[in-house]
Amino acid sequence: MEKTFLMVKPDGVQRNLIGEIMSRFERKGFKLAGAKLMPVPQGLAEEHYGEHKEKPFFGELVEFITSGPVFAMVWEGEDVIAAARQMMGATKPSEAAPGTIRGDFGMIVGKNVIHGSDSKESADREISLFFNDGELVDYQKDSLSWVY
Ligand code: FUP
Repeated sequence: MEKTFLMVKPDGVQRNLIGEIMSRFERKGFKLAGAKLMPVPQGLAEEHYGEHKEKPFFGELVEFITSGPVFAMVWEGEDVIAAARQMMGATKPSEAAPGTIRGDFGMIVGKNVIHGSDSKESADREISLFFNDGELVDYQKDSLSWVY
């Protein structure tokens, strides 16, 4: 099953949006494989945003993501990478559709609440940057006879 890396950014943690965001992925039917609240060390931030190294906003990006804890998650499901990008909405909150996470909660582009992998390659790379194998849990969702 496909996996993606999602991260509630420091602004989302400060604004108490972790539960709201997790709830959207749970309700959609995706399966949580790992999650943790963590600070992002400078080196990890620079590696994670490596593709933006030459961009004028790189310094601010790294400064922001290291400014407070993030909530890192791995979610699993069919086409979860693309579906999560849809659910996140456009990078610029002003362009993100209502009903998407950034459309509903994002205020400015530099602080846009959530990160999500944009391809299979980035998902693999980002999952292994943020999680050890032992932190990802493989389990079955059974149909429970006692839930009615
Ligand atoms: P996304 O994949 O939607 O998070 O967007 P990008 O990978 O293009 O950008 C990564 C982060 O860089 C964004 F979340 C916000 C930041 N950014 C800026 O601060 N300014 C810009 O002009 C573009 C992106």
